[in-house]
Amino acid sequence: MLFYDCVTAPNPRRARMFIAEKGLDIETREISIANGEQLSDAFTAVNPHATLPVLVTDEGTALTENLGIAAYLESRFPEPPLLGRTPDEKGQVLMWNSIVEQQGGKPIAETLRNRHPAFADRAIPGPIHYAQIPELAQRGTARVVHFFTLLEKRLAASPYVAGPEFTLADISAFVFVDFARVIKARIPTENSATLAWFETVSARPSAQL
Ligand SMILES: N[C@@H](CCC(=O)N[C@@H](CS)C(=O)NCC(=O)O)C(=O)O
Repeated sequence: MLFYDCVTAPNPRRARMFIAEKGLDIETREISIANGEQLSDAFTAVNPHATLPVLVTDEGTALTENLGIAAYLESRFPEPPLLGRTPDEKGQVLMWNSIVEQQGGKPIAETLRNRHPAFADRAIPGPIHYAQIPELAQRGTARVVHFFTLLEKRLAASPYVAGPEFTLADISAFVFVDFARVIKARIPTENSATLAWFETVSARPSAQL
């Protein structure tokens, strides 16, 4: 296998944490988004979507989405399970992962990419250059506030995002919450369940990567 990573970006970090939680040591190539290497001919030959992360499997398939990478690795290396054990758990993990992506990851990215000058003409990742829409940054900021409320409600009722065990949904939520610092959004000080969960996840070796 070959893993294409970018140390500064949140989505590759999610895959990196997943790999570490599985205890795997996969050959890794660093692609610098800051230097535009994701748009190079060499990289788009691997991933025409020009995004990170990518896992090239032993079968030679380039998996270009976190969910695809997680499903592949879970199937090949079932222990420890990060996508749930029972049918009900599996459903909950993917449900919560999707909620976290849509309600957390998306608005954080929308805010950053439609506001920061570094993303002028790069408002959406990929090979096509899209202009920024400042109103989307405004809306994104409001949606991130809602995300923190949603997460607090869930974590007040459940030790981890998808239930009693640490799963992919925690990896996604942890990485996005941590990355929210780039838009100056922090866990509100009164959100005690989220703060406690964040501290617990931060202590995992995979969170140091
Ligand atoms: N849906 C993809 C998201 C991949 C993605 O958006 N990656 C960002 C980095 S966080 C990227 O490649 N950005 C390239 C760019 O900004 O041009 C996944 O699940 O991994």
